Amino acid sequence: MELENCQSVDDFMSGLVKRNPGEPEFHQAVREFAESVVPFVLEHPQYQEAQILERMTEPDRIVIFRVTWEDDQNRIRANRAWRVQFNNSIGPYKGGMRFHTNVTQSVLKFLGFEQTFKNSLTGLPMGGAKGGSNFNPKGKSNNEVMRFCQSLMTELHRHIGEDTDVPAGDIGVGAREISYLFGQYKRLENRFVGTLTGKGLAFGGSLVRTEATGYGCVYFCEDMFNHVGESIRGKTVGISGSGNVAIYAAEKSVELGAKVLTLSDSSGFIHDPDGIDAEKIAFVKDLKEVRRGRINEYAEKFKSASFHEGKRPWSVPVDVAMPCATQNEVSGDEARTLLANGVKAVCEGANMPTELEGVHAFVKAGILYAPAKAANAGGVAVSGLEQSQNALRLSWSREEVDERLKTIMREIHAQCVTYGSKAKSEIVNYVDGANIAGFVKVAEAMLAYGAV
Ligand code: NDP
Ligand code: 2IT
Repeated sequence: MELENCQSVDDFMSGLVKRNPGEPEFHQAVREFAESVVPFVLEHPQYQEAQILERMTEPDRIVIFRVTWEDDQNRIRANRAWRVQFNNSIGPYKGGMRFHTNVTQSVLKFLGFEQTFKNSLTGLPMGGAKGGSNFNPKGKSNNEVMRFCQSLMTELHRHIGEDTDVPAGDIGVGAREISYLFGQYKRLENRFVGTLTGKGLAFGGSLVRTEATGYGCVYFCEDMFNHVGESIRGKTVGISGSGNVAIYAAEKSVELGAKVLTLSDSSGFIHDPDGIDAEKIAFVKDLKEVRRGRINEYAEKFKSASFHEGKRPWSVPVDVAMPCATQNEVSGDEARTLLANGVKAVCEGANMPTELEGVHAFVKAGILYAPAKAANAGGVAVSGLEQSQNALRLSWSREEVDERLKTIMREIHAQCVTYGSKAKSEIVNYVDGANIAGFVKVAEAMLAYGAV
C-alpha cells in the first residue's frame, strides 16, 4: 500500500480502536477491510464526505440478553446472548447464530460486519447481522440444548421477523438447534413464516442449504483455477474442521476429482495420505452429525491415517488449503509454511480464518487467495434462496438450487475480478476485489438514504 494510504488506514483505525476498546477480532476484520477500501474511498470523495466508513463500522444496534435455562440435574444455568444487527441498507438483517464458549461481543461484531459485505456480494437483498451465545453445546443432552434454544428464542423472537432479521446456523448451531429455535418461534408468534433459514426439509427448508457453504467454497475455488486455465481436478486439498462447512467442502472436492488429505477438530487433525474418499466422508458425517464424536476416531477406523493431537493441518504439503473451522486458525507462520510447501490456492470456508499477517503473505505471493467474504458466501446465498422459496410458498428442486448457487458463486468471482484487477497485472487481488465490490453496493444505498 502507498504511504499516504497506509497513514489514512492507521488514522481511521486509531479512532475505531478508541471507540471499540477490547474488541480485537472486530478491529482485525475492520482493518483488513479498510486496507482495501480506504484507498478506494480516497479516490471517491462522495463516500468520504458522507462519512460512510465511520457509519458502516457502527452497528445499527446490538441486543444483549440473559438466557436462563435448567440442566438435566435441575440446576439453574445462565448464559449471555447477543444479536448484532449490523446494517440493513440493502435488505432485512441476515446472518447466523453461533453457540461456542469463546463467543464474545467482539467476535459477533466482526462476524456481523463481514456478513454485511458478504451478503452484498451475493446480489440478493440481504443486510448483515450475527448472533449467538457463550453457551457450550458440547456434552449437553438433546433436552438441555432444546431448553436452552427455547429460552433464547423467548427473548429473541421480538427482535426478528421475516422482513426484519432472519437468523440461521453457524458454529454449534446446526439442524437440531435451528429446529428447536424455529419450533419455539412459531409457537410464540402463532405464524408459520421463514424467519429462520437452515430449516428441516419437512418445514420450509431448502434443498442444498446444508451443503451450500462447502460446495460454494469449492465452486469458487474452481472458478479461480478456471480463470488461470487450470482446475481443481487432480490437486491435493488440506481442509481444517470437520463440521458442516468442512464436510461438504471435502465432498465436493472429491466429486470434482481432487484428493483431500486432512480434516480436524479442536482436539487435533487427521492426515490420510490415501485420500479421504466418499466412503470415509460418510463415516465422518455419522461421527460428527449423529454420534457427535471426536476426529481421532477416524485414525482408529482407517489405518492409512495418522492423528496429530493439538495440531493444525497446515504443515502438510497441499496444492489447495481450505480453512473451514474458525477465526485465526492460520497464523502468519503457518501461511508461510503453506507457501513454502507450494500451495497454489487458499479458499476460506471459515470466517476470518487467516491472521492479518497471513493475509498479507498470501496476497504478496500472488497465489489464488479467496477471502471468506467471497469464498463462503454460498451458505448465506442459499439461505436467501430459502427465504425466496418460503415467500413464494413453494420449493425448488435440488438441481435448480445447485445451479443458482453455482451462478451466484461465478458472479461473485466476476465481481472480484472487476474490482481486484490492477492494470498491467494478470493477478487478481481477491481481497481488494471482495471488499470493494461488497462495499460499493452498501455505500450507494447509504448515500441514497441521506443522513440515516
Ligand atoms: P460446525 O459447528 O459445524 O463445525 C465447526 C468445526 O470447527 C468443528 O470441527 C469444530 O471442532 C471446529 N472448531 C470450532 N471452533 C474451533 C476452535 N476454536 N479451534 C479449533 N477448531 C474449532 O460449524 P460450521 O462448519 O458451520 O462453521 C465453520 C466455519 O465456517 C465458521 O467460521 C463459520 O462462521 C463459517 N461459516 C459457516 C457457514 C454455515 O453455513 N454453516 C456459512 C459461512 C461460513 P470441535 O467440534 O472440536 O469444536
Ligand atoms: O457466516 C455465514 O455466512 C453463515 N453462518 C450463514 C448465514 C446465513 O444466514 O445463512
